[in-house]
Amino acid sequence: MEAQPVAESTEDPRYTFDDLSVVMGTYNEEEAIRAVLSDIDRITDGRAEVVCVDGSSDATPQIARDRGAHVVEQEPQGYGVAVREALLTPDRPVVVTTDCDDTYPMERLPDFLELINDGYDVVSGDRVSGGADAMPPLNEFGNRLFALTASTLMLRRVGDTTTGMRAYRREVVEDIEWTENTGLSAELLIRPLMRGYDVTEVPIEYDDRLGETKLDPFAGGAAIGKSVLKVPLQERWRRLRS
Ligand SMILES: Nc1nc2c(ncn2[C@@H]2O[C@H](COP(=O)(O)OP(=O)(O)OP(=O)(O)O)[C@@H](O)[C@H]2O)c(=O)[nH]1
Ligand SMILES: [Mg+2]
Repeated sequence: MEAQPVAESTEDPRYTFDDLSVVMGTYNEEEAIRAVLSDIDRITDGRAEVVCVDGSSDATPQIARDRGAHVVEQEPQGYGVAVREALLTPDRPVVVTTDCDDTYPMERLPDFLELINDGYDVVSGDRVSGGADAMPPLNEFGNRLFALTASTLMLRRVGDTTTGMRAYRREVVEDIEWTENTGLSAELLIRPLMRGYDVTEVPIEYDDRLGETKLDPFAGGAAIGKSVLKVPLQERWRRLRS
């Protein structure tokens, strides 16, 4: 008798690019957005959904729409306000964040998805252990200092707290209340780690930016520093109370 095909289990599915949303804040990124969206399209065969939360006054949102992205318009209010909205907009089960500046390696999307399929809740792209050759020295110093501070307060070593490229299971994004703006990237790593989610870091390449930076290195650095101190202490306090 011929073997019957085994029905695919509906539990523990292996996610594919059809289950993936790639999301980003976009703020006057007309120099970079074509390259970023083309890379996502090429790597995922046009199957990943793309969400741009946009505050631009240039052609960025038009280019994004023409290329099939879902564009949410929002007054520019900072990185974290845009990225939080971008994370919460899609309903696909896996969400990857990136910057819209062509710095992050979209060709690693398959590896990030594979690690989510292996059971991780959060997969974080670590630019610092990956070499960080394209990172300006001041940014590299700040990023190493943030990671060292967070590692000390969490009692768990992390390499890069401020990366813009991570994959999340949708439940993680929905189950936690996010409070930070410029420091959102650090918060998105620290809170899941301290709440016992399975988090892993993978070294990634980091490229030169296309277009102008949107972050003031000093004001932005101070805001991130504050989040890196505040968020782990809040999480410790939360644990003590529960
Ligand atoms: N919608 C929106 N997007 C923003 C805002 N601020 C920053 N972004 C976007 O968030 C992403 C991160 O900003 P970047 O300027 O790349 O900040 P950064 O990565 O710390 O700085 P670089 O190292 O220069 O790339 C980019 O895609 C920006 O366009 C904002 O106020 N509104
Ligand atoms: Mg950037």
